[in-house]
Amino acid sequence: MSAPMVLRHTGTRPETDRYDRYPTRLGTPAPHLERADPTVWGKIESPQLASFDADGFAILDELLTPAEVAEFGAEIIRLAGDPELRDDKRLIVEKSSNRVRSIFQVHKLSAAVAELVRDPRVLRLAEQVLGSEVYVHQSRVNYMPGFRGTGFYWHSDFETWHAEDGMPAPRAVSLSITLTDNYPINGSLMVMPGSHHTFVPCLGSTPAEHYRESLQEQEIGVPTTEDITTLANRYGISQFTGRAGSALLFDSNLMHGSSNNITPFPRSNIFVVFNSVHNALVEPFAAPARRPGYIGSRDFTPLSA
Ligand code: 6CS
Ligand code: FE
Repeated sequence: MSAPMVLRHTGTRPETDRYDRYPTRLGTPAPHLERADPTVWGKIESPQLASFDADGFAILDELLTPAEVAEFGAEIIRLAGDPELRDDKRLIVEKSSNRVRSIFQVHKLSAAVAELVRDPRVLRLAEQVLGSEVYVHQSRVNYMPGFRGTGFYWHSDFETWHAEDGMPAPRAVSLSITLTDNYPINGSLMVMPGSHHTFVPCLGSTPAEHYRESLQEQEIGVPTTEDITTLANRYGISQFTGRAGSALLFDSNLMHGSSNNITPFPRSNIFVVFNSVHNALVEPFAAPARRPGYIGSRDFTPLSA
């Protein structure tokens, strides 16, 4: 049986005494919630974003030129091999190998990425959707190596950011810029178009400091197989494929995930999360403590071009 759809079952959380419009990490199953917030908070002017409101994502072909793809490709190889980063907490390795899986806070580690996050091509898109100035909530490079690259199980990013980082509302967008060609065969991202309208409360409480493990393989804050079935039947599943330099802009509550990559073709991307300055983090809604700033930034200074 799949969970029925109801309008609201929000309320005050006993742990924090706070009213919570998106309750998650619960002890007992709860129905799916209809999103109470808008998706587009500003005015869409870019034709590329025409279906963002309905789908919860937009594909941006050729966001980067081939020369830029080469430049950023070299930059992320440099970062992955940087001996100074080997013992840095911002570097996450694969669970079953010692290969680099992600590096966080890349916009602080790389001058080129710092420039990229405030590039008007990028910034204006985030600002149109979020209807305000924005800042970087999280940035990372995902490497997804060939052969033994492991995917990300189905999840909503907002579920984690709300529970663990104290992000009040789904007023954030992620930009995933691909630096390699994305084929259906090399673990490309799958999304459920329109699923950003439904919030799926997840089961289980958040253990202290579980986040490092979660960045290798997420086990807390993932929907049940029933939830995923209900959403997939309702919204369907699309896959984001495209040439290096293309990008996907997506709503923070879009249901998404990726398979393992056993092909020889790696799939690396630069991932930047923009949050509205009017949606600054508060205390976590369902976790014992805040995550470190390199995962969920508390520097809310707006970006300017
Ligand atoms: O932890 C985060 O912020 C992001 N990473 C994972 C594996 N899931 C939630 C979110 O996308
Ligand atoms: Fe995600």
